[in-house]
Amino acid sequence: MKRKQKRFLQMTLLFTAALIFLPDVGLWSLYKDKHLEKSAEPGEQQTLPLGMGDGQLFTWTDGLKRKDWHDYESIQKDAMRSGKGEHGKPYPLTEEDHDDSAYRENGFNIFVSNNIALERSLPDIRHPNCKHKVYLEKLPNTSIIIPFHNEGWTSLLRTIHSIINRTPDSLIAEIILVDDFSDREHLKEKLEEYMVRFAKVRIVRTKKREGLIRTRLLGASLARGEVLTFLDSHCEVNVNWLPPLLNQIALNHKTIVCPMIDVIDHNHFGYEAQAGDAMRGAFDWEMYYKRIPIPPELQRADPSDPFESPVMAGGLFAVNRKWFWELGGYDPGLEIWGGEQYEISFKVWMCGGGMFDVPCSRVGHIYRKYVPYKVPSGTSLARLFTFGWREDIRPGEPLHTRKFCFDAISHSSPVTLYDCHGMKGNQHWSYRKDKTLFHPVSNSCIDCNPAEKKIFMNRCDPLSETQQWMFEHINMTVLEKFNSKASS
Ligand code: UD2
Ligand code: MN
Repeated sequence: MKRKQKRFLQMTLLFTAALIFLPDVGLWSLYKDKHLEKSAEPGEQQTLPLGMGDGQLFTWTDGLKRKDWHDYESIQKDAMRSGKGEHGKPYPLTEEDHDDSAYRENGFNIFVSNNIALERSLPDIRHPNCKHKVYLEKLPNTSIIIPFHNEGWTSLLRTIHSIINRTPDSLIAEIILVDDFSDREHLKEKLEEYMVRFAKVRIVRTKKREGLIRTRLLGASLARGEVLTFLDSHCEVNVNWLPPLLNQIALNHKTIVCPMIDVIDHNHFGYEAQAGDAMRGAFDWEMYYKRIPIPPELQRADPSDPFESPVMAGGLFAVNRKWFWELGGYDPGLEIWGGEQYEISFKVWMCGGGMFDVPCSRVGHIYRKYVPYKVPSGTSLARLFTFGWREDIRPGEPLHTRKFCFDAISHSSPVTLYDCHGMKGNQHWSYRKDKTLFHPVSNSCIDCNPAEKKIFMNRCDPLSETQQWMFEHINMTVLEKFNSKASS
C-alpha cells in the first residue's frame, strides 16, 4: 500500500472511532439522548449509567432539563481525608472520655466532638441508585434556618462547615443562625467573629427565650430564599443532600420534603443509618413520634425514590417559603419543644399538599443522651390535642396529662387511684359494648354505690344499672379489635 493511502485509511479509522465514542459529539451522545427520552416518564427521576453525568444536561419527555448535581471535587477531597472520626467512623474512646462531665452541657460527648475535624468526611450510605440520579437544572434557592439554644461550639460549627462543603453555592440564598437567647459565652462575639468568613451566614437573636418553634418562625420571617430548609444545630449534611429535596419542591410547590435522618452517636460520633432506615413517620396514643415500616402495597419499584410519610420527625425539612406562610407557618403558641411536627404535618395533608421522605438526601443528627437545657418553669410541653379512648382511665381534664389512673387489684377490691404506669395489668380496662367497664386481670367490672359515692369491683352484670357507664366518641372498629385482643 502506498504511504498516502495508508495515512488516509488511518485518518478515516480515527475519525470514525471519534464519531462513535466521544461523549459529547459522537453517535454515542445521540443514542444516549434518544434512550433517555424514551425511557423516562414525565416527572420521574432518571437513573443513568456510571460516568455519564459530568456537567451534561438531559432533556426529559416533560421538556425540562436535568443534570447531575454531584460535586465530584468535594467528594474526591473527602475520600482523601484520614484521622480520628473521619468517614464517620467511631472515635476510639477511653474510659475517661466517657466521663459524665463530657455530656452534661450538651447531652452528647463534647470531648469527642472537639477532637474530630470540623470538616470531617462521612460515608456515602445512600442507596446505590442515588449515585446516578439527575435533578432539574434550574432549582429554587433556599434559606437554611438553624435555631440553636446553648449549642456546643464544635457541634454547631461542624453543622455549618458540612453545609458549606457539601452544598452547591448557587442553591444557598443564605444560612440564618437563630440564637434562642443562649447564655454561653462562645455563642456571642466569638461566634460572630468566626462566621465572618462565610459570606452567606447571618446571625439573628431572639430577645427572650422563645423555644424552638418561635425561634424557627423568627428565622423564617427574615428569610429571602424561595425555599426554607430547617436543620437542627448539631447536624452533618451528607453528599448531594440538597438537590433531591429542592427537586421535589420544584416539581410541586405544595410539598414538604425530609431527608433521611442518620444517627451521629452521642458517645463516639460514629455515623450510621437509623435502625430499619427508610420508614414512615407515625405517632402513638401518647403522641410520641414513631417510625413504622413502609407497608408492602406502598413499596416503590425503585427504593431510592421519594415516598410519602404521614408525619415528619420535626427538625429537618424543606418547604416552599410562600407555601409555608400560606399554611400559617407554625402555631406561635407552641412552647419550647415538641408537637410542632404534628401541627405542620397535619396542615400539609389537610391543605392539599403532600409530604415526602427522600432516600437520596441524607443528614446526620446527634440524638442526645438527655435534654441538657432548662425548660422555663410553668411551661407545659404537652398542650396539644388528645384522643378520647385509651386502655387506662385517668380522671380530670381530657388531655390525659394527669398521672393518676384507675387501679384495681382483685374482683372485690375498691377502685383506687394510682400513679399511671402504662404497663396495663391492674390499670388495664376494657370498654365493652354492654356499657360496662371490664377489668381483665380480676375478671370483673366496675360497680358503684351512688348513695355512698363509692366505686368498687364486682361480678359483671350487664343488667345492673350501677354498672352502666357512659362512653363518648367511641371508635367501634378500634374498640372491637382491642376487646378481641384482650379476651384472647
Ligand atoms: C426533635 C427534632 C427537633 C424538634 C423536636 C421537637 C429531629 C432530628 N429533631 O427533637 O428538630 O422538632 O423534636 O418536636 O427531627 N432549640 C431552641 N430553643 C429551645 C430548644 C431547642 O432553639 O428552647 C433548638 C436546638 O438547639 C435545636 C433545635 O431547636 O437546634 C431542636 O431541639 P433539640 O435538638 O433539642 O430537639 P430533638 O432533636 O431532641
Ligand atoms: Mn436535635
